[in-house]
Amino acid sequence: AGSFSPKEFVPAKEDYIKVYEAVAKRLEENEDYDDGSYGPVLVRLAWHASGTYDVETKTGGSNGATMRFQPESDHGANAGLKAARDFLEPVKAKFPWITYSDLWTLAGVCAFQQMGGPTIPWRPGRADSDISACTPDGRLPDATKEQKHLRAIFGRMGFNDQEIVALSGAHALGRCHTDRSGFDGPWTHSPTMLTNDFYRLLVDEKWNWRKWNGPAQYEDKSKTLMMLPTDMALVKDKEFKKYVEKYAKDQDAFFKDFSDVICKLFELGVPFKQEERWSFKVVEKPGS
Ligand code: CCH
Repeated sequence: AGSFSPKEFVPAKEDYIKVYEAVAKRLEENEDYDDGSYGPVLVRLAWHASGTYDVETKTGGSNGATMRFQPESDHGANAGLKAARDFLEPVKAKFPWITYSDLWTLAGVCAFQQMGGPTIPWRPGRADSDISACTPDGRLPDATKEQKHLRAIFGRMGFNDQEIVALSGAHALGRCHTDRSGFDGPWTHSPTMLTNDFYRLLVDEKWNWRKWNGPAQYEDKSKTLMMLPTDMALVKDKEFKKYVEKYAKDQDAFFKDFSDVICKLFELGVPFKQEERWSFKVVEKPGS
């Protein structure tokens, strides 16, 4: 007698739509977190899961979801991301067939879209790895550095100058936390809405070093907003600045390039079987 393998559930697009909707619902139900949304920290989880990719060795990237394990969960850059992983646990419990690596990236897409961003095409196909696939520390960018470091880190993932600048627009969202990175404050006045304000503020505001005991960071005149040294490198460097100015003037151009580059980021190193990408509809808040 042969052995029987249990019939495996093969999810279809409508199943992934249910996952997207469950994440959107949890975002709506938990608006007492931070600046009013788990969206930014979900984005950061998807980005840190993906941004470990190395084109040369084809290691890292969103495939694997190795941040579930130590040592990767304890890498300094990942401080605070437990909040995002824990936020998604009830969704994983409800849809146990989805891999963590698909869930984290789909939740990133959902967060961007629910915070007013462009549609980001997404497809399933990531598999979870075991602890042996954890990436070494040091693959994610160090905020105390400048353009040379940005080109080295993002070049290792396979991104060019334009893509580096487009990716950085995600800093329109969320904030720095002293108990996570040591830095402090939000980049924009609307940290739960994706806009091109990160670029507009970089170009229009006067930025000075903040005088404080924390790590070196910039502040605006009102002392309510911040920039990291890596953010300021985008206007100090002539090649980067071209794109900052373009996106500051043209939110549509930013949204188009942002959608493309986030799609690419979330797919780095994933051995997809499915060619087709899906677009998910924004879940409107009841009454809006
Ligand atoms: Fe970032 N980011 N990021 N970042 N980031 C931080 C927070 C967010 C760098 C450093 C930091 C991207 C690129 C870079 C988000 C998305 C992206 C923090 C504060 C630091 C430090 C963490 C804390 O204290 O909680 C550096 C350096 C780079 C180099 O380019 C890219 C690319 C993306 C996404 C595409 C988001 C969102 C946050 C806010 C998280 C939150 O919890 O509010």
